[in-house]
Amino acid sequence: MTRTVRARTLEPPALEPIVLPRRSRTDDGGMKILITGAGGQIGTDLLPLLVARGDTVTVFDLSARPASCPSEVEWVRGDITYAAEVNTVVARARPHRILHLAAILSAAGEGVPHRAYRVNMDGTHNVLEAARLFEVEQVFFTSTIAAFGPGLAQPVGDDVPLRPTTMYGITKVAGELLGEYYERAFGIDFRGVRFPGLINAGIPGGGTSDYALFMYVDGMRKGRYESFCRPDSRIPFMYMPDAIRAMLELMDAPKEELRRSIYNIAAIHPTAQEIANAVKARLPEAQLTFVSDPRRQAILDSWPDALDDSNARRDWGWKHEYDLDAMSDDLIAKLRQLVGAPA
Ligand code: AKB
Repeated sequence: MTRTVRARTLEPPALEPIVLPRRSRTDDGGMKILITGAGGQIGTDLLPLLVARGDTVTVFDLSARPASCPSEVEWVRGDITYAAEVNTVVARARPHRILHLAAILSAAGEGVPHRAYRVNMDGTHNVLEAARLFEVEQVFFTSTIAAFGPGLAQPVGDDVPLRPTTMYGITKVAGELLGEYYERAFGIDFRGVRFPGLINAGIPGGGTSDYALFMYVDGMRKGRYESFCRPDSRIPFMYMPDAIRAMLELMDAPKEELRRSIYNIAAIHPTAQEIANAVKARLPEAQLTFVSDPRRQAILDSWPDALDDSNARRDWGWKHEYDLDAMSDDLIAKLRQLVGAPA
C-alpha cells in the first residue's frame, strides 16, 4: 500500500503580531532605565542619582541586591550571556533606555579570556537584540581606554586605529562597532563614552587600573599597599562623580548635536607615584610601595598616557570637575566615614 506524504510547506507560518505592553513616562516625567551590571563599581554611586532625578530603574545583574541599593530600584538577578533572560527582563521592564555596564574588566578578563568573550561580546549582542525586539529608544555603552593599543601619539584622540591587546579591549571595540551597526540598521540611538580608570570609594573588581583606588582604600584601612606597577606608570583616570555626570549628560544630550556615537572623556593622568604622593599628603602613615607585575604592567603600558576629549567638550559640553587634589580630598573624607576613622 502506498502512502502520500505532503511536503512540508516552505512558507513561514503566519504569526500573530506581538503586542508590547504600553510604555509611559513616569508621573514626574522620568525615564524607565534598565541597567545591566549595576552591582559593580559604577552602579553603587549611579543608582541613587537616577532615583533622585525621578527615573524608574530596573537592574539586571548576576549578583544579589546589595544593602546600599535604594528601595525604589527593582533588582532582577540574571545572566547577560543568556538571550532569553535578557529578553525577559527587557520585555517586563519596557525601558526607554538601557545603560549597559555589565562586563568583565581587563585583569579578570586575562584570567578567563573565554568567559570575558562570552560576557562582553554575547552580553552586548543580547542587549542590542533585546533593544531591537522591544523598541528601546537608547542603548548607552561604557567603553574604555582599553580599546586602544600601544604606540599611539599622545594625547590619544577618538579616531585613531584601535589595536587593543587584551580580550577586554577587543570586546569593547567590537561592542562599539556592533552598537553603531544596530543604530544604522535598526535606528537604535546608540551612544557611549570611553572611560579612563575610575576611582571611587568602593572596592573595584578585576581592573588593571585598580592600583590607584587601592592606594587610597588600603592606605586607609590597612596602612599599606603594594602597587603592581612601576611608579612612572601613567594612564588616564577619573573620579566617579565626574564619570557619572558624564553618563547622565551624554544620555540626555540632544541627538542632533552629537557628531559621533562613542566619545573619549578625560580628566586627570597622574603617574602612580603622583597618586601615591597625593595619598601620602593626606595619610602620612601609609606605606605605599611598588613591585611591578609583568603581565599587568604590559597592559598598563599598552594604554594611553592621556586622552584627547575635545569632541566631547565641543558636542555636549563635557568638562571634568575633579583634579587629583580635589579628588583626593573628597575620597579620603568619604573613606574616613566608611571605615569610621577619625579625621
Ligand atoms: C580596567 O582596568 O580594566 C578598567 C578600565 C580601564 O576600563 N578600569
